[in-house]
Amino acid sequence: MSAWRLVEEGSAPPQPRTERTRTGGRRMLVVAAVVLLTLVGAGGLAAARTGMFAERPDGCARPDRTIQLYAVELPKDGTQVRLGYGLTPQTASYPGPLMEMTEGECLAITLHNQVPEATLAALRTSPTHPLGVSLHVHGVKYTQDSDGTVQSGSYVPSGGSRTYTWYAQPRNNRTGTPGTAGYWWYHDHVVGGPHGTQGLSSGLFGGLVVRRAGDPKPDRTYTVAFGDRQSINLRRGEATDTCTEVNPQPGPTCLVARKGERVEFVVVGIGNDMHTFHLHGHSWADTRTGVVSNGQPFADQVPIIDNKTLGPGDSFGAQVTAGDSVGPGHWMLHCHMQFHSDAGMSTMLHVLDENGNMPPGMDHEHGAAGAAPAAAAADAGAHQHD
Ligand SMILES: [Cu+2]
Repeated sequence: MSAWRLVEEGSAPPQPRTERTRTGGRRMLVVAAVVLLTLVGAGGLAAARTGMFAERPDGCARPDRTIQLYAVELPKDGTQVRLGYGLTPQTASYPGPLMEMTEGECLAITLHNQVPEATLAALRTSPTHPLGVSLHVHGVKYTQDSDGTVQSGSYVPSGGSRTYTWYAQPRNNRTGTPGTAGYWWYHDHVVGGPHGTQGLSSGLFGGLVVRRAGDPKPDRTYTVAFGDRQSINLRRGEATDTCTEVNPQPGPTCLVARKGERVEFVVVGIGNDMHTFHLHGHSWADTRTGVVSNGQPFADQVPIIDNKTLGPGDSFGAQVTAGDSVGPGHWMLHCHMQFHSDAGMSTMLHVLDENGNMPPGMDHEHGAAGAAPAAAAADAGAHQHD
């Protein structure tokens, strides 16, 4: 048993009655454990380990919703191992699927680790480090059982499953609890070492939005992770933008919208470097929702920005109306640390017209479809939009 015990200076010694109750509670636990073992055998304890009876944060009586999430190995990027989370094994990607919650909601996510053990073994930095994948989240509430760390034992060996419980605690003006609404992210915390550094750099991360009733609903949301080696979503240069001119498919490497659509970005900093997130032709309110609330006067206290600093682990949201006043076009989105953008940390928000077409004459300038990859990225950097 742990020797941890915080004794406040000058506090009264424990009351005998409390001790008796505590001992009674322990005895009950022992009895319950014996009964459990007798009735269902060791399988019951295995179920407990996988989170079937996972503890839940205060205020989260039972899950309102359940999600199945898969961690899989994806095709290598050169020699670099790639892993991804997906709502199905076939749709796994990096970043992983966007998670959306509403304040007050309790979400149970069952993570199935389908990453081969040999892959995890090759990524680990110490032969004694356990092999597994986990789910660790920022911003919302969870207990130790859902922390997704080695030290709490809340990770998933290859072939296994485990349920993590997230609670989007609502604000409470009486107690001063600020609530959890905002832009967050989730990631592995176990692959490679105790901080999941190799899991993160392999692709195990994704965005989380927690909304309040009345928050503006976007037409599209893109997760944009700025990371090491001048990467956007772990890609550089032309690899950041695989949009095709005909029927572009929105995704991690194709940021596309129609004019007038409300586009939301979940911006996340991963890795070791500082970055700045800059979007051409568009600006947003530096508030919790990324907009100035409807009906709220445009106050000077609300900063309107088009560039924001991002440190490792930081996340924020930006909402813009695509092409508002500026029209369709290939609007650059890049890190404004110059040597980062010069090295390929730059992509495009392709804004089509209301009918979903790019007006003639706008296509050749930026090599949007990645036809002239490295050159396009370097060339695009020279274009002046402002
Ligand atoms: Cu940067």
